[in-house]
Amino acid sequence: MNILPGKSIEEWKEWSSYEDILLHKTDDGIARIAINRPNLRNAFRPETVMELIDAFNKVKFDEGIGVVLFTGAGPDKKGIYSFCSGGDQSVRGTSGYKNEKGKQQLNVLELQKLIRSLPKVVIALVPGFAIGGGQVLHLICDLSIASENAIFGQTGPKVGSFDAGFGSSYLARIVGPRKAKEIWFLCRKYNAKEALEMGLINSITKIENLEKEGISWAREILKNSPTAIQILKASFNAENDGIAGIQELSGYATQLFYGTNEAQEGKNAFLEKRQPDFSDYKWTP
Ligand code: 1HA
Repeated sequence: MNILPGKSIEEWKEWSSYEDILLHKTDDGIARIAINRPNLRNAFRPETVMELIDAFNKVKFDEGIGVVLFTGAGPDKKGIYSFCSGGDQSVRGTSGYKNEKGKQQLNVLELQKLIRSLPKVVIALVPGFAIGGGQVLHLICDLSIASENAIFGQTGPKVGSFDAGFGSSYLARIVGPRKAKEIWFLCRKYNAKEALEMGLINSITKIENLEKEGISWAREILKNSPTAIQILKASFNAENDGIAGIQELSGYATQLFYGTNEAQEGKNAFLEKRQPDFSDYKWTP
């Protein structure tokens, strides 16, 4: 399905059907998740975020998928493309964003955590606007490729909002505290070249090549060791995420340890109601 300019590759298969998003995958380990509200610059409402959480969870538990391309579908009625323009201001209430039943939620924070801890590589493909909470979603992704026309920026202090979590603290780690303060205090917009210069994105490409470029990066990553990349991803986040980050990193250590004879001996001894014998295992330096 063509959701970005340029000829789409043929291998995309619809994985699940949603109202606000699109979820596709290839046979060789790539998923594509796209917010599909182009006439609102892909602003998200609670339902959009719930669907994104569902889609990212599908990706999480599919052992065949290694890389996710996260993007925004387009074009809108004027031919404009967007990654995401943040929370849908038309459903913003006094304590969150209202779903169709009127319940208010800020569930995008849960989505941010899910993307960061996803044991797969998430690549943002930014075909246009990445603004407000949309810029934060893009920031959370592991890698980011933007088209030449992409625009980044914060609007929070203009529209009476702020993301003082990953949106500010993590941004400061990426672009440095001075630039992060400029982005939030002045609410300016930055083009793709400026975003590349400040380290906000990895690469710029023509919009017609954006999806092709994302697939090419994904296939390069998929040639490498999944475990090495999963543990590296956790390690990049560990310090920023505090004990939760260390927990995630150490989860991989436990997972690997379970595969050893030493760990199996402990479990077997318990089940066989005997003392474990760890004498074969050394205190290696
Ligand atoms: O800060 C948070 C959070 C913090 C903590 C916890 C949770 C959080 C969750 C969310 C957020 C936020 O995202 S706050 C920031 C919300 N976003 C914005 O303030 C961006 C609003 N949009 C814009 O500044 C501009 O639309 C744009 C720079 C992205 C594009 O400008 P452009 O090309 O001039 O288009 P524009 O005419 O403004 O928009 C096209 C259509 O899309 C308009 O509707 P129409 O007049 O055609 O009916 C416009 O109203 C709609 N639209 C765009 N963005 C949004 C939107 N409608 C609702 N919400 C939007 N975010």
